[in-house]
Amino acid sequence: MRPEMTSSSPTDRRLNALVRHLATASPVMESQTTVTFSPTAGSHGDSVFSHVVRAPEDPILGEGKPLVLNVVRKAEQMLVNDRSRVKEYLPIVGLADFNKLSAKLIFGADSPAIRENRVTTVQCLSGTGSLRVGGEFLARHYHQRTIYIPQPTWGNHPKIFTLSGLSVKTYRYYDPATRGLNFRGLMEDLGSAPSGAIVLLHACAHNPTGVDPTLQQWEQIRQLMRSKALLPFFDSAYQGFASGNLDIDAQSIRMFVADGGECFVAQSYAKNMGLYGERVGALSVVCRTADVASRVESQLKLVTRPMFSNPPIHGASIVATILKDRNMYNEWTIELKAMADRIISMRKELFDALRARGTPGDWSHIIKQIGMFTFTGLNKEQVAFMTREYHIYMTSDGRISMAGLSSKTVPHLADAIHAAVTRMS
Ligand code: IK2
Repeated sequence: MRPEMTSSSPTDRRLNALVRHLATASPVMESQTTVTFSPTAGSHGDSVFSHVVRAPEDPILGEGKPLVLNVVRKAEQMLVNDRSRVKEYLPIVGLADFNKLSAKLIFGADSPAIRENRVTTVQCLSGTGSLRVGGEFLARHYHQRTIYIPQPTWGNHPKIFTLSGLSVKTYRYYDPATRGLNFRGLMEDLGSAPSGAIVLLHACAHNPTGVDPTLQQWEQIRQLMRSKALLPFFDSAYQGFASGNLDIDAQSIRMFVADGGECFVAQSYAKNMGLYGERVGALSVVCRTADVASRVESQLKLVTRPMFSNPPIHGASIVATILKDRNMYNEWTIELKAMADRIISMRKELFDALRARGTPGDWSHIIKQIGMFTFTGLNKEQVAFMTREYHIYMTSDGRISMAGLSSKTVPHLADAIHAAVTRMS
């Protein structure tokens, strides 16, 4: 204890006297309880927060060292060199160019909904923030408060929507037996959802399973949802990152927009532009009319203003710089395709490595699944074994991030899976 911290110092004696005086003089302190000033309070476990229990670590966040795209570096350089740029606040809805270009990217350049001004887009804090803003808007203004999310889904979804004020239910999505889509279960569950319920759909590269509906299945889902007036809320965190093609990965969303109906879309640039920490994303709401869209936007501002006031400028400026310049846009699509292709080739290498080892089981799901993650089908014990014996880290549900693999590490992973399956089955 430092000398000035002892309770017998002249300063402390004066403060304690003052506290005693206030305790007896103040009309609001009627009891004779003596309040003693102790400058050391708080350092010995008597914090007003001492009841706070330690929260579990997030098992996912902060995994690796993602690549910075060349085109992103170039855009940043251009922004730095532009002396006319200032650090003024953005409007509440964010950077106008960014919003316009983001809507074009996801709905297509020739989208009638955009042409008819039926889309409102607001810049939000990446995909997570866009989901949260959409959720809060729906909790305030939509007649149905229930959102159906796939089982399983990204771990943050239930928390985001519950805290938005919605009630979260699940629909069947994954079939562990086939390691594919449980299409029948999905259709049955959406078929028995109450009319008007909100349905969260992963636009592509479903996280964590890597299992997407086929286009024919999407069409059946669309018909069912429209017939029951279920409201689609798309989460698009991997546009272009799944197939390597931005238009192909937006097909599911565009099918729903083409029928003239309404929907929500949360967009993230974390993966497809590698802008993870810049927190760049957008929420778009496609409405029936331009008038509704403009009223929705006015209410979205009331959601975001007290939440983060206005969004950050830097990441959105990078995206806008790239999307509005034809050459930079092309350069981006080439880099994006290279990232997606690399992941696809890692799938093939892992599949081949398991086959070469004669690992029991059908591992074709590794090449059938799409996007950043492979849902291996390994159980908790096998995952724990691989961590313990091979220092391989994945989520306990058996999800591997393919982006973290390289040709050099595939053999080690295949050895670990082989050992886990043969010894822990
Ligand atoms: N939605 C889905 C389906 C996501 O996978 C993500 C990103 N997840 O990142 C890796 C992980 O946590 O498993 C998001 C939304 C939101 O991402 P962000 O807020 O970074 O744009």
